[in-house]
Amino acid sequence: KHLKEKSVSIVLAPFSGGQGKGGVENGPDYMLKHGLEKQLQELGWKTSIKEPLKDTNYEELKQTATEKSATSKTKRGDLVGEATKKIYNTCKNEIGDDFQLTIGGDHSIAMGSIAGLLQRYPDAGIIWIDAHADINTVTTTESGNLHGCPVSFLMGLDKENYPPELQWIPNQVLKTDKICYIGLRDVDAGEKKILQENNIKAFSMYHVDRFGINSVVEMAIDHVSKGNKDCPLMISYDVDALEPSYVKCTGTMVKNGLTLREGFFICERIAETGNLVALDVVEVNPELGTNDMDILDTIMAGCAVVRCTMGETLL
Ligand code: EXY
Ligand code: MN
Ligand code: MN
Ligand code: MN
Repeated sequence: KHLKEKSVSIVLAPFSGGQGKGGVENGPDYMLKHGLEKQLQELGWKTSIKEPLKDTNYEELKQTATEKSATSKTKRGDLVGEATKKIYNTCKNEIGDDFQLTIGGDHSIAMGSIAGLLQRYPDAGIIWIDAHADINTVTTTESGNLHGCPVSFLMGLDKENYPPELQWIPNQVLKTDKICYIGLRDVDAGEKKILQENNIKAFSMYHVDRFGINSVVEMAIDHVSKGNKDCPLMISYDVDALEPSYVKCTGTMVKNGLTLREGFFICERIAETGNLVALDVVEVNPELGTNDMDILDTIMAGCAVVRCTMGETLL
């Protein structure tokens, strides 16, 4: 409905500065080596690759940044600010009418991909698939890791405390009623308060058990679409939403997650609306695997999420 042709811009976001572990910057490389681009072409997509972070070695910078910004409440705000701004500019200016597929990287990169998408589709609804709510503010965060904060930054919460490098985010670019979570099971006390006070729609694993995944996805689509049956939709997909036995190579595993089928069904059902315009796949960290099989499982799950979102059907 929204795309003029079946053409996708694959935005590579090999960035790990939103959290402490190394390796998540290799997610895009592994997924491409696994054949992601070809898989999309087989589904009929014309592909092109965009590399907003190409000219900077963030891994090198991360070493020195850790010491430099050790006293501020959030870690590596300078790096996260610089990287996400580049991703933002690419997503805002270089995607045109393509589907926007962003491959992370840790989840802080969604500050760039979502802010960029919302410049092209201001009314888009965001469906956030995650074990975590990623809505800590500079004030509430206990870890200081900015991959636990992208949603609050997109909403403009606690803006007076933003690190200066993140001031570029357009104020309140994401409205609190245009996002819905699925899969939550590790939400900090401060985050629960933010969700409640702002009336933000969230389906935890309890709700998945209570209503079943089909109803949950239906309610999520309804909530973010606000009665517009043509509402553009984006999925921001953190692979840690999935049950860890299928996805071991991710930085913040939480047990009792979505089954693979539930995780794929979410994508298939939202794709069926014909309204999808963008997807993030984040937190694939191949370096956390202790054997090749675990790494392959995680990469395969990430690639399958992309395919299910972009038109692969069982029959
Ligand atoms: N809530 C915790 C924190 O803020 O540090 C854990 C966040 C994990 C975030 C991962 C990306 O989803
Ligand atoms: Mn997560
Ligand atoms: Mn926690
Ligand atoms: Mn996340």
